[in-house]
Amino acid sequence: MKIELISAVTVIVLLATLHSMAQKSLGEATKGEFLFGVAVNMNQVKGINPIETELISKEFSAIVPENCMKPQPIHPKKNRYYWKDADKLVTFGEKNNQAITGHCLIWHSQIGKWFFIDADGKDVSPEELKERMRQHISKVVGRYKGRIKGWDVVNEAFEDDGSYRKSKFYQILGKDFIKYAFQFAHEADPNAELYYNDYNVETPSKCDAIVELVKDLRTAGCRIDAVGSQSHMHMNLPTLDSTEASFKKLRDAGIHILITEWDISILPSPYEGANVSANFNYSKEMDPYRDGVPDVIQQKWNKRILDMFGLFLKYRDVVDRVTVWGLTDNSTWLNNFPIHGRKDYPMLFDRNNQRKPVVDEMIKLAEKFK
Ligand code: 9MR
Repeated sequence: MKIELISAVTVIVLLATLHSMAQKSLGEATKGEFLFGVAVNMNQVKGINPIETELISKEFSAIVPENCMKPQPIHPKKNRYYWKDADKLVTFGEKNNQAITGHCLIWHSQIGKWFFIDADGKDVSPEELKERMRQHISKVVGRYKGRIKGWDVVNEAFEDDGSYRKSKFYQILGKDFIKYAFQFAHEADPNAELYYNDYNVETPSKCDAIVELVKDLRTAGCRIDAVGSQSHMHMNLPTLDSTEASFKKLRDAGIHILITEWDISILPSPYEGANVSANFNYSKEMDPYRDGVPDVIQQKWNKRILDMFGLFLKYRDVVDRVTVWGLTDNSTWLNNFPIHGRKDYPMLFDRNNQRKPVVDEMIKLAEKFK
């Protein structure tokens, strides 16, 4: 009896392995259209969960670190850098032959307070902040010169109404901090692509501001290869139309697009977009799918994924990469944001590391464009 059970399990595992070997990966299916990437955490890079590590290696043609290259983790103190994790991640991507994005050089969030203050705790002068930015960028970009395809140079510099976010960078240096960041990154690795990255790019006022920024940067002689549209989405917003309108606007201005942090939360949203400073209290009504997602809701989510993916494919002449912000429903940041402790289902792989059926539909759709 025991032996029969073991053989049955062996056959099932074997069949599942053969099935997954026969499946095309997302990276293969989108080859020639755009790169298909994933944000990875250090457990995945280190192989702590080997199944996840294997999926990342096989399914995707690009990776981006979810956290380890951000200013705080990589440059925790003025004269201290922490390279271990980022080094491992870059080696991992190279081993898998994946395009690696550096994320991110200048961001108001996840950055040490030391960056902006002097020994007396006062704001540093504009010259000093510029010098600190130069050092940070040239050290980080320089270390991986020739190994990183492109950098998210500045992240989230605008509010949704298109005004500049009043970050410390902006308060001390004004809007020129963006230009300096692009200049320093280009000096450190002249062959690396350079991107501006933000959320809610579908909001017309924000999109307009980003287009103006790119024009200004180009007029100032800066290299900028693409705008990253994070694309943290909900079930209803952004609409397909507003997303397409933002793509059109960018394309008309001669700007390439990266979908940099794609996920579609299936849960009710207390707000729209991904303002990282927002947080809300837990309630059961806001966490309705603890025991699983009803079929009708799942179908709605599937349709939304396919509609958006179809749009990315339609704009494949200017969309150079689509990256999902996490691998499985287990590890997504959305389980804890903007409400802590919910159970979300925003990713392409489920809590058992299985590809969701919609991925096959995505692959079929991508193949139609070949
Ligand atoms: O997914 C990241 C999460 O693990 C971090 O705790 C969080 C800290 O702010 O950052 C998340 O990633 C963000 C990305 O770097 C920039 N755009 C918004 C993403 C989600 O907050």
